[in-house]
Amino acid sequence: MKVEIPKGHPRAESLRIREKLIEAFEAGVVARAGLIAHGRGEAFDYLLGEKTVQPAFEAVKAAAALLLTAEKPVISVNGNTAALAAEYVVALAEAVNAEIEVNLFYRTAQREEAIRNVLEKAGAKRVLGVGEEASARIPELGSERRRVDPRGILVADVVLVPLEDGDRTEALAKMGKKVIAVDLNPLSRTAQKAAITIVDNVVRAMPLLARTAEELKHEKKENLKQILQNFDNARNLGECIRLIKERLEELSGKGRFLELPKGENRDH
Ligand code: PTJ
Repeated sequence: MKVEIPKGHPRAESLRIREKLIEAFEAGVVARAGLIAHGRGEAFDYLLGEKTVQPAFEAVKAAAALLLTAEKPVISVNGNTAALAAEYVVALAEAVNAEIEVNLFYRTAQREEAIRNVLEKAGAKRVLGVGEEASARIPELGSERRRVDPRGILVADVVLVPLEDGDRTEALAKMGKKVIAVDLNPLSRTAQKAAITIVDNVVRAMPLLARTAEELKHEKKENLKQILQNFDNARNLGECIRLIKERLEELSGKGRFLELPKGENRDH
């Protein structure tokens, strides 16, 4: 059932994103748990003010520098990322010369193929990790995410994992890979374990990352390395948490949330 979202609706953008995910769920791209994960992300996005915050801009710059200086960068794609940012995955892969690999927590052959189709429709020339191609295993990982492509994640030195589960971030880091995560929750295990965490919505972070990589593409290697040296993930995460705290303090101080006009609903 397609829902009409009124043009002037105060939360139209958020509702459009939800509809996109529901449609992708019905098309077999997004996992059922992907809808729950999105709700969790929405809550943190709300706390961050639903915009890219300054620390996220810095993390994006560092992520672009790391991808551009990598030997074998890979972008790992799950259902939610394919539904929300397929075209930017492709643009980023082109800008940094990365492989694109499907890697799912809830792995089924149908979902792998559906996600590959979405990526190919968005312009991807090669999509790894589908079916028998995911013949290698990440040690120490119980979930289906352990299955990886020997041409992709297995041999990658840098892996971008938008919307990840903490276990795999840890396992990839233990294998000596540098993990870049996009996660709205700065407290998640993924956020804490990644080398670079972009605390932002994939809907905003992926286009920004693709654009930033395009801009930095011709930058000298030593300048890119300098960007990386100046970046501190723990400090960046701390700043994100502080921004949430300050925002809550500001809002509670003004008492704005206690004074919604009659009949106005905060969520819809
Ligand atoms: O497609 P699959 O089978 O690989 O399954 C994907 C999900 C997302 C279901 C799976 O990876 C999962 O269960 O993830 P988690 O452990 O629920 O973690 C999802 C994290 O992503 C949470 O910390 C959310 O806050 C965050 N998140 C959700 N939506 C977004 C987001 N971060 C950035 N942008 C979003 N749109």
